Amino acid sequence: MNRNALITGVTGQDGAYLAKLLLDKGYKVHGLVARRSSDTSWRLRELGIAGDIEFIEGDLADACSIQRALIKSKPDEVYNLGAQSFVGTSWDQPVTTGIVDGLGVTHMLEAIRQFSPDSRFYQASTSEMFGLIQAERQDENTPFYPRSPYGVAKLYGHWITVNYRESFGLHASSGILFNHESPLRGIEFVTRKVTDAVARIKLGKQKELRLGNIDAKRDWGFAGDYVEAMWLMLQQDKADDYVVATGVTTTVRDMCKLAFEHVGLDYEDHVVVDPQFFRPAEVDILLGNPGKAQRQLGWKAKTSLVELIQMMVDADLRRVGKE
Ligand code: NAP
Ligand code: F7E
Repeated sequence: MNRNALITGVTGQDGAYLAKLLLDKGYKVHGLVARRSSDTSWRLRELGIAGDIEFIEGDLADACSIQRALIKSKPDEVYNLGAQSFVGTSWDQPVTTGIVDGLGVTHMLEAIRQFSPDSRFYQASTSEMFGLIQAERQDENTPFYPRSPYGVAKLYGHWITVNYRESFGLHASSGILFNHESPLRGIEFVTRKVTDAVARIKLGKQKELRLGNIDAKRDWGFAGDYVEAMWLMLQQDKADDYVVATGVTTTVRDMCKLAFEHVGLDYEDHVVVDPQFFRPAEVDILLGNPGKAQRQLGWKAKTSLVELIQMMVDADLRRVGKE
């Protein structure tokens, strides 16, 4: 049976890994791409799948384009990964973030309700919704307290997904994913900023690394593991919400230490704390409880933080070495 999938955000980190996973399973993959002035398909090229995806132009802010994409792709499964995903930028572009990350989800759900009600839907929700944490380990029942315009917009996206499931019976699931990283992570996020700098410092192209709050703690996993959880959610008879996390939390400081140690350097010789990278409101700590995903989906994170950071540093050493 040939299955059809539509992925928004297909050029992003998760979109690229998910597209690869679905192609390997024999799906026909349609990818929604927003018009940009330069090519954004480097991740798809790195995975060798750019030529295997059926691209459809569209923007989450533009409901008409979303309807057209749904009608054209006739998807069995829809993965809504498109977003303005950088928390820092969400204070500079709060309205765009609200439209794309919040209302964009309603554009998707409305298009499904009207044109493709049997499509199964995945919403890319986030641990940022927990923000100022209300429980030591956050799970599906932990109250939310977002701390950024990004977190607030994503919370709307989460609840509208739950609402369309309850109102119209759509098979709509929300994955509350904790931070996940990879060699395909955008350079602005802290793990990749660190691993790229480690490679540059090791190869003599950079001297110091300026960071913000290095005492913040995150539950970091590998994106390649996390896209499997997305797919598993849409294979269930009943749609539901799931926390996806490793259950381990680490400071930015200790993550840096791991990255520098991998190339025989001491982070304290290179890292400079620079207040320009502090955020107006910080999420100090996140620690997920992935028990439900483990029990109901049979999903468990396979990659440790040490393995992940080493994989990222090695990839950046190769990239910087070729420059
Ligand atoms: P990413 O690398 O930043 O990718 C975001 C994707 O969204 C890109 O393909 C981007 O296209 C696209 N996009 C941006 N604005 C759009 C618009 N107006 N219309 C259509 N597409 C648009 O993010 P990611 O790390 O893969 O994350 C995937 C999703 O999971 C996001 O929704 C993110 O908020 C959420 N999430 C991520 C994490 C994490 O730790 N990675 C954790 C929880 C939730 P361009 O390439 O053209 O800019
Ligand atoms: O920051 C601290 C920063 O930007 C992590 C997105 O995928 O995960 C991501 O959001 C922590 C924060 O990710 C720098 O203050 C210190 O405490 O890598 P990040 P994030 O904000 O957690 C969630 C789950 C998502 O949903 C988002 O889409 O690191 N930090 N110094 C720094 N962060 C950055 N970016 N740069 C620094 O120099």
